[in-house]
Formats: sequence, structure tokens, C-alpha cells
Amino acid sequence: AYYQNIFTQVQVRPIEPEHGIPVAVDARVGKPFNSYLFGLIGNSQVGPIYGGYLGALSLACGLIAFEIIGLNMWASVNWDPIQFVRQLPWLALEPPRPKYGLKVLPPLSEGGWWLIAGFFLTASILLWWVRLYRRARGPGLGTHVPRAFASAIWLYLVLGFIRPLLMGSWSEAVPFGIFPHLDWTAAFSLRYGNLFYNPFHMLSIAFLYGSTLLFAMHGGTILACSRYGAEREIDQIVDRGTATERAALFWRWTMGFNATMESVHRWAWWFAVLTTLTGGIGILLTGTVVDNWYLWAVKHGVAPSY
Ligand code: BCL
Ligand code: BCL
Ligand code: BCL
Ligand code: BCL
Ligand code: U10
Repeated sequence: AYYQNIFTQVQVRPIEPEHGIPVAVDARVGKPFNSYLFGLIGNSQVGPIYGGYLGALSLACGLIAFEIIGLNMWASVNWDPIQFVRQLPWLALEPPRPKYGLKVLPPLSEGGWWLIAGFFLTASILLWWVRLYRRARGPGLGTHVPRAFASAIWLYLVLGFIRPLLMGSWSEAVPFGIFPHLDWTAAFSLRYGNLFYNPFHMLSIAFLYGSTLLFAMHGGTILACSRYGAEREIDQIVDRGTATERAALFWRWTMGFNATMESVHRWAWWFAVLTTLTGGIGILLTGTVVDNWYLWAVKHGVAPSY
């Protein structure tokens, strides 16, 4: 092979579409086609996509949730299509008010729809997780991607399900809506005495910032070494070539220590996973164990007490 990059590459377009390794249960749908634009940013062949009943169910549940949210928002502007489009970012589907507690079906217009939409969105996400898991196991991959997604789902469930359960009220959960969910985020921080003093929020931020840092470092390293074949990462792990040697050398020289072609991906995986894992812990503790993070911080010497 010779050196190619995104600017110089010749797009591979087989006459017969590439079908990959054979799979046990073949549920692939769609006629594959080639796209020049996709070829610029990835593989020019689009599809077939793996269908299957889990994917179909997940999509159906997602669509139901989407419809319920959208129709409620539309109803809230008296079915005026123009106002719906204009005000879309500010429209909301709010959870039930505190007086309903954890009631399973409050009146539809007073949070009932929120509960139903939440149910279907959660079902959609969990079904997608199972699909992801099975598609990983099918061709014999590890389960790293599903486990990472599980960490994100953990934060999602804490925000909208687990913490409201512990607090004894759906009203604690996040509303559906673009700006309404930001208002919720700001109000949440104020209500519980400034989230900046929550050590798990600090950890979550450190991992979030660290993730972008590692992403930039690793993306940069690989591009800088791709002329030595660095993007063939697996070859470089099992059969180290000059690219990894240079990457490692670069970091050892500039920083004093270096990762390996394998371990750098573990660093990245853990930073990303720990962002939502620590975040979820931080939210779960808020209001349940700690009522005011500022006062908590003063008490524990994180913030000065004078
Ligand atoms: Mg939020 C912002 C989704 C929980 C705080 N949040 C965003 C937006 C997007 C979103 C609308 C960009 C996110 C992004 O690029 O991510 N948030 C979102 C979802 C959840 C969620 C789906 C969820 O739990 C299911 N957000 C929370 C919790 C808060 C929170 C409650 C603490 C973490 N969020 C904030 C803050 C901000 C956002 C603060 C912003 O400033 C930003 C914004 O612009 O808000 C207006 C990275 C992911 C990708 C790049 C992959 C693509 C993801 C796409 C964009 C998700 C689209 C979701 C939605 C269905 C689109 C509806 C649009 C139309 C109706 C079709
Ligand atoms: Mg905000 C900024 C997210 C709520 C006020 N906010 C940011 C951005 C980021 C973000 C997009 C910070 C990253 C950045 O700029 O890095 N904000 C964010 C999120 C929420 C949020 C996700 C949320 O609610 C979920 N923000 C809020 C609320 C306000 C708020 C509403 C507070 C109450 N936010 C602000 C303010 C700012 C942000 C004010 C910003 O200034 C910041 C921003 O956009 O800045 C541009 C950039 C990285 C750096 C600046 C680091 C540079 C590092 C240098 C080059 C090297 C250092 C070397 C070091 C000393 C060496 C160490 C030694 C070695 C270890 C040996
Ligand atoms: Mg800040 C948090 C450094 C700009 C908003 N911020 C942190 C801490 C760390 C730090 C003390 C964890 C960051 C992290 O893990 O990142 N911030 C820091 C630095 C700058 C900076 C060095 C800078 O510009 C030079 N922060 C800003 C600007 C705001 C801002 C002004 C918008 C970007 N920052 C926030 C918020 C939070 C932090 C909000 C937190 O919650 C979090 C915290 O816990 O605060 C208490 C990812 C990077 C890595 C994992 C690489 C390692 C980086 C190490 C940990 C940096 C150590 C710095 C050291 C203590 C000071 C330098 C010492 C010199 C050698 C003398
Ligand atoms: Mg804060 C949270 C940064 C200031 C209030 N804050 C976070 C952390 C993040 C952060 C580290 C969210 C992690 C994450 O990955 O969520 N905050 C941050 C920064 C600043 C900041 C950098 C800053 O000032 C520079 N935060 C503030 C100020 C408060 C504040 C002090 C507001 C005024 N912040 C909050 C609150 C929360 C955070 C409240 C949180 O709940 C969160 C946290 O964990 O805190 C401990 C993004 C990831 C998710 C939400 C997971 C979502 C997963 C689901 C399953 C995805 C579904 C997708 C959906 C189906 C859409 C599909 C569409 C497709 C396109 C088809
Ligand atoms: C990636 C990759 C890849 C790799 C990789 C990596 C991305 C595939 C295979 C890299 C990734 C990792 C290693 C994963 C972990 C990384 C992170 C979590 C990101 C965050 C990183 C950190 C937190 C580490 C930060 C550390 C830093 C920046 C180094 C700090 C070091 C110093 C401050 C020392 C700097 C040294 C200098 C400036 C010069 C040397 C100086 C000394 C040794 C001090 C003594 C001086 C002398 C002996 C010289 C003489 C001095 C004199 C005469 C003057 C003296 C004067 C005085 C005043 C004393 O994709 O590929 O590889 O690895």
C-alpha cells in the first residue's frame, strides 16, 4: 500500500458492494449505494444497515416519544404551525407538578403525557442498548462500546428516573424542551447551593475537559504519524512499526512519559466513561444526601468558612 490521506485518496468503489463478514442472522436492509460526499469523510458505500426487531422496536418507541413531545408542544401554541416553528426552542413538555408525587398516571395535560413520553424514550434507549450489545457480540467484538453507552444511560436515568424516585416526585425530573432543559439545569444548581461545590461535578468536568484534551492529543498524534502508517492502529499494536515508536517517543520527549498504542485508547475510554459515571453520582447525591453543596463545602473545608 502507498500513503493516502483524506486529501489525496482514491475512493474505493467496488462493483459489488462490500458485505463484510457473514453474520448468523442476516437482518440487513436497504440496497447499498455509493456516495462521493460520504466517500470524502468516510467510506463511500452507504448501507445496508442492520435492521432486526430490536432496531425496529427502538425506532418505533423513539418515534412515539418524539410525536408525543412534538404534538404537546404544538398544542401549547394552540396548534398554530407558524408559532410552533418560531417558538420551538422555548416550548416544553413539563413533568407533573409536586402534588402528584410519584403518581403513575396524572391527568394527561398535567404531566401524564410527560410520563408516557419518558417511558417510550427510555424504552427506545434501552432497546438501542440491547441492539448495540448484540451487534457487538454477533461479529465477535468486545462490549466496550455498549459499556460506554451504559455509562451515558446511567446519567440519563439518574436525571429522569432514579433521582426522582428517591426524591418521591416526578416533578424533580427534567422537562423536554431545548431551553426549558437548560433552565432546569440552572435552577437545579441554584436550588442545591451551586453545583460547582459538588466534588463529583468537579470530577465530571475534569474528565470532560480531559476527554477533549486526549481526543486532541491522540487525533493529532495519529494524523502526524499517518505517513508512517499510524492509522493502521491494530497492526501497530500487535506488530509495532515505526509510527507508534515515533508517537511514543514524541510524548516521552515532550511530557516525560508515554502511552502505548493500546493504552491510549483505554485512557480515552475511561475518561469518557468516567464523565457521566461521576456525573450521575453527583446528581444522585444532590437533594437526597446533600441539600446545599455550598454549605457542604464549607463544612468539609472545601470552601472557606470566613
Ligand atoms: Mg442537554 C445542550 C440534548 C441532558 C445541559 N443538550 C444540548 C444540545 C442538545 C442536548 C439539544 C446539544 C448536545 C450535544 O451536542 O451533545 N441534553 C440533551 C439530551 C439529554 C440532555 C438528549 C438527555 O439526557 C437525554 N443536558 C442534559 C442534562 C443537563 C444538560 C439535563 C446536564 C448535562 N445541554 C446542557 C447544556 C447544553 C446542552 C448546558 C447546551 O448548551 C447545549 C445546547 O445547545 O442547548 C440548547 C453531544 C452529542 C452529539 C454532538 C451527538 C448529536 C446529538 C444531537 C444534537 C442530539 C439532539 C437531541 C434532540 C432530540 C434534538 C431535537 C431537535 C429538534 C426538535 C429536531
Ligand atoms: Mg460554561 C466556559 C461548558 C454552565 C460560565 N463552559 C465554558 C467552556 C465549556 C463550558 C464549553 C469551558 C471549556 C473551555 O473553554 O476550555 N458551562 C459548560 C457546561 C455547562 C456550563 C457543560 C452546564 O451547565 C452543564 N457556564 C455554565 C453556567 C455559568 C457558566 C451557566 C456558570 C454559572 N462557562 C462560563 C464561563 C466560561 C464558561 C464564564 C468560560 O470562560 C468558558 C469558555 O467558554 O471559555 C472560552 C478552554 C480551555 C482552557 C481555557 C484551558 C487552557 C489550558 C492552557 C493552554 C494550558 C494550561 C497548562 C497548565 C497550567 C499546566 C498544568 C501542569 C501540568 C499538569 C504538569
Ligand atoms: Mg479550570 C476545574 C485548571 C481555566 C472552569 N480547572 C479545573 C481543575 C484544574 C483546572 C484545577 C481540573 C481541570 C481538568 O482536569 O482539566 N483551569 C485550569 C487551568 C486553567 C483553567 C490550568 C487555565 O486556563 C490555564 N477553568 C479555566 C477557565 C474556566 C474554568 C477560567 C473555563 C474553562 N475549571 C473550570 C471549572 C472546573 C475547572 C468549572 C472544575 O470543576 C474543575 C475543578 O475541579 O475545579 C476545582 C482536564 C485536564 C487534564 C485531566 C490534564 C491535567 C490537568 C491538571 C489537573 C491541571 C492542574 C493545574 C494545577 C492545579 C495548577 C497549575 C500548577 C502549575 C504547575 C504551577
Ligand atoms: Mg455543570 C452536569 C460541565 C457549570 C449545572 N456539568 C455537568 C456534566 C459536565 C458539566 C461535566 C455533564 C456531563 C455530561 O457528559 O453530560 N458545568 C460544566 C462546566 C461548567 C458547568 C464545564 C462551567 O461552568 C464551565 N453546571 C454548571 C453551573 C450549573 C451547572 C454551575 C448551571 C448554572 N451541570 C449542572 C447540572 C448538571 C451538570 C444540573 C448535570 O446533571 C451534569 C452532571 O452530571 O452533574 C454532576 C452529557 C451526557 C448526558 C446527559 C447523557 C445522555 C445520554 C442519553 C442516553 C442520550 C440520549 C440521546 C437521545 C435519544 C437523542 C438522540 C438523537 C439522535 C440524533 C437520533
Ligand atoms: C498519545 C498517543 C500515542 C502515544 C502517547 C500519547 C496521545 C498512539 C504511543 C500520550 C497519551 C498519554 C501518555 C495518556 C495520558 C495523558 C493524559 C491523561 C493527558 C494529560 C497529561 C498530563 C496530566 C501530564 C502533564 C505533564 C506534563 C505536561 C509534563 C510536565 C513536565 C515538566 C514540567 C518537565 C518539563 C521539562 C522541561 C521543560 C525540560 C527538562 C527539564 C528538566 C528535566 C528539569 C531539570 C532541568 C535540567 C536537567 C536541564 C538543565 C537546567 C538548567 C541548567 C537550568 C536550571 C534552572 C533552574 C532554575 C533549576 O496518541 O500514540 O504513544 O503516548
